[in-house]
Amino acid sequence: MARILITSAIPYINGIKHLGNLVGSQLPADLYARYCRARGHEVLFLCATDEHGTPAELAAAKAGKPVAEYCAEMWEVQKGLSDGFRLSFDKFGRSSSPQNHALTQHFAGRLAEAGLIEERTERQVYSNADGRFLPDRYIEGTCPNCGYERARGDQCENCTKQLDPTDLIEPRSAISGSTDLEVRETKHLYLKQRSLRGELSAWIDGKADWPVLTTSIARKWLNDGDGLQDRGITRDLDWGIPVRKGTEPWPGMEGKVFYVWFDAPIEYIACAKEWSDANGEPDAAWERWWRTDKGADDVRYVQFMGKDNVPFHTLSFPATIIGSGEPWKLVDYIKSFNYLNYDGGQFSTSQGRGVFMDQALEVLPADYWRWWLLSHAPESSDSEFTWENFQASANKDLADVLGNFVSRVTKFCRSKFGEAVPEGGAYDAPEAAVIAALEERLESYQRHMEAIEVRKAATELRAIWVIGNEYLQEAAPWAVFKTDPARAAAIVRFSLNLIRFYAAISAPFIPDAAAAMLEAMGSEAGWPEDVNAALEALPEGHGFTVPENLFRKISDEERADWAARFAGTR
Ligand code: B3M
Ligand code: ZN
Repeated sequence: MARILITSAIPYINGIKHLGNLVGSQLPADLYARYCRARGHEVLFLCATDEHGTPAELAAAKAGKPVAEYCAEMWEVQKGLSDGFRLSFDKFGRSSSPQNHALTQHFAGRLAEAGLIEERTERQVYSNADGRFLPDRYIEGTCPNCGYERARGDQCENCTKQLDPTDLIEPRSAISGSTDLEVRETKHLYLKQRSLRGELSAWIDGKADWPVLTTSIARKWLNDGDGLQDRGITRDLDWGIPVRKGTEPWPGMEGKVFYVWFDAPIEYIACAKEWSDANGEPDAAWERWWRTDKGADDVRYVQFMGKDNVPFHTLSFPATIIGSGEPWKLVDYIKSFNYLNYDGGQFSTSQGRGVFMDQALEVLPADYWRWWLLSHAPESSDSEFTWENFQASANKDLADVLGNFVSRVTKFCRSKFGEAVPEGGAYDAPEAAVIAALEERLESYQRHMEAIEVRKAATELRAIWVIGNEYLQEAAPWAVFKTDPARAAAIVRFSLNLIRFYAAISAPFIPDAAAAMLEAMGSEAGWPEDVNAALEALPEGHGFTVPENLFRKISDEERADWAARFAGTR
């Protein structure tokens, strides 16, 4: 039994996330957390809302609300949706929490003491039309690296390069669109990441087992000439964590706040404290996950994120941790994802194109989405959501294969033997063959889950469901019953046990259906460490019920309706 700390990239507070966001971090993180718990590991699974910076300010302004109020409301909304998708966070925190304020200021103080923070007079874009500085997303323009025309002041979405607003070519205000901009001087703090280059590089060199997607992005920005630049970690904004040196004021920095990308990853730590504080536990409870001098040295820490977030997690956040000189836990494994596209284009929050988390749950229960998204996770390349594919996958994998198996077995048993596991007969060669096949497949399923190879794990799980279907088809208890009812009883008993077995191993992907299957079997199910034993767990005479139809089919008409509804007019 191990201790596993899992974090998902924390979603910006500004609005409801689309399915591309979901599959890029929170959902696979949940899959892994559920799997690790099922295997008996001690898991702490954390996520939060990312509430600072220009995205929050801009969205609140658009909604006509004070930022704090807007954030509190949107946290509720996002929390509700993550519950709806059954994301099993131990804590869904907020980067605006007092815990994160204190911890962020603490890190800044430590970095300053270590000589890693420099005060610089910086040239910043000031908008005459808007009467304010334009940090980060308040400004848009052409990326100097790749030529993408809608790059933001903090990062180019297209090539992932981290930018400063003054880097942009033909910049314009994101508030007013004005190009009446000038560069003015203002004082800011810079984190001297450059001087940590050697340490960061050596650290990444030790991560040969990381996905190529992760290390290639890290290496790219580490080695690319100007790759690892010192980063400005403060901003001229109202909303955010006030700049302080630990608990002391920071002379010259009055009225400024930390840059959102400085405090957001620190929320991974602060969230653990939010969790233990909420449970009325002492600091030792969270520190044993985060401080290597307080027990976290045997924790395995795994992060999940989309590829655009990788530079911040492989360079900036480790620079904060290493630079602090304190024994904080560094990440052990970063699982990153490519993008999910939507029906021939991109998901677009601004154009309302694609399916958003709230809409998805209005249309179908979470398991349908979880299954499709995870079994099509954009791991080795970008992947694409199409309604045809979604319909086919739900109807085949969920309804025809798994759902149908459960329904045939339980209904047949009820009609011939009643609602209890039938007695008589014995498992024979066909059952032994299924057990052997399951043992092999289960081992490979486990290997993929441990390696966080999400698609491969889904493929294996589907193959395991198919084994049951094919077995039932061949064993044909409905035919056998006429001549040898005892043998038919053994087949049905085995099949009912298979339902319980499926529930246990499918729960990380489709937790609601798994729970319904277990409830119908009147059983709890631990992980089937021993397949043989697991398939004898439901004894003769054990009562069960026929579950409601687990999965319904999606009709062509619904498919067409939804395709039209989500084409882009949210
Ligand atoms: N909020 C970006 C995003 O939602 C950002 C992640 C922060 S992780 C510390 O993709
Ligand atoms: Zn670019």
